[in-house]
Amino acid sequence: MSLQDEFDAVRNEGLAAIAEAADLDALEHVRIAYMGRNGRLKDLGQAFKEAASEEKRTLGKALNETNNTIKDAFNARKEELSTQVDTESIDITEPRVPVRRGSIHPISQVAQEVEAVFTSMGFDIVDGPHIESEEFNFTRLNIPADHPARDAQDTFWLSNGSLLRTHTSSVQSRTYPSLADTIGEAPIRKVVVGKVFRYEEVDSTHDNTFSQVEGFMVDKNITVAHLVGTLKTMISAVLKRDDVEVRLRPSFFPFVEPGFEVDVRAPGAEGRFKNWVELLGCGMIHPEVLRKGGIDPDIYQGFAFGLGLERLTMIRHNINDIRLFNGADLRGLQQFGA
Ligand code: FA5
Repeated sequence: MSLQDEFDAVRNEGLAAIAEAADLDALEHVRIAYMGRNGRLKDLGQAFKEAASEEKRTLGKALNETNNTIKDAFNARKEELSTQVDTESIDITEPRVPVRRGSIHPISQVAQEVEAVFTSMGFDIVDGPHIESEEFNFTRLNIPADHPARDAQDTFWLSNGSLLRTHTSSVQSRTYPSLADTIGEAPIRKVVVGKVFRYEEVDSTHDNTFSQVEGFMVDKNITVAHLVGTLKTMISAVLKRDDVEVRLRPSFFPFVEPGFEVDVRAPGAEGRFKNWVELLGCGMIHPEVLRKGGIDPDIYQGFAFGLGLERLTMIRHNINDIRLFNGADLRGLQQFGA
């Protein structure tokens, strides 16, 4: 290949490499390869020096042209890429894509508050499984297989004979045996917050999946007065009012004796809560339940209650349809962002 051909080849390859450089970094690599200290133009200069003196006149001109062509192309491409960066730079006045913030579900918010109040009263937070045995959900709570109370809490059965727990009272029956050995350290105060499930028609106040708060206390000389005091403290704290009134109506739950239904109202409140609203079931733990759990009912007594967390949250926020909590329309829930 003659030296002139080499000049042409280097010029063409250099121009192609410059044109292909997609950004300033790539262009810098091309510059080093062609115009750098050990670049290809330098090699051409070296070859020119070694050329015969009669050829140098024409070759010198050609070498200059090659050098200048590559330098000009390089400068032009550099200019082009620099302005491209400018036009692609960030426009800080452009409105940003709105960030969609999540929020804690209103039931979880109230659950956290309920747990905080009970913790402040010395209760431990305990938990139990959603998939439960008949034994813990019914039998140990004094509800044997043929007892009509089972009909009031129809549930979802699994093919292996387990069921979805119908109430958090199942955690009572799970917890007593483990307490039996340490009952000498009474008082025992436990609270459970969790999901429960019932095979039930859904309407504005009933869901098939809802949450309960179960509290129970065992000690010597426990009375209904302790139960009422505990409930009033919790309800007043969660509803953030000091005019909460509590009304007990006799009721039947096989695992308490006596048993009560509790209604609450706040005379100064707006909305439904001004009048009595049914909130929970409770009572003194049935001696038979304590005995089944290994605790001597002649020495120890206790109270227990189970409250619907959705009902409490509905009163707190004046919500009139329970379906808001588990429904697919997020507009309702988004009002409670926290
Ligand atoms: C019980 O579940 C008892 N385990 C409560 C209890 C515990 C009594 C300890 C005595 C001692 P009941 O089925 O009434 O009871 O339910 C308790 C509360 O759960 C009700 O007062 C109500 O607030 C709520 N609740 C019941 N069914 C539903 C439902 N389908 N949807 C939403 N909340 C419900």
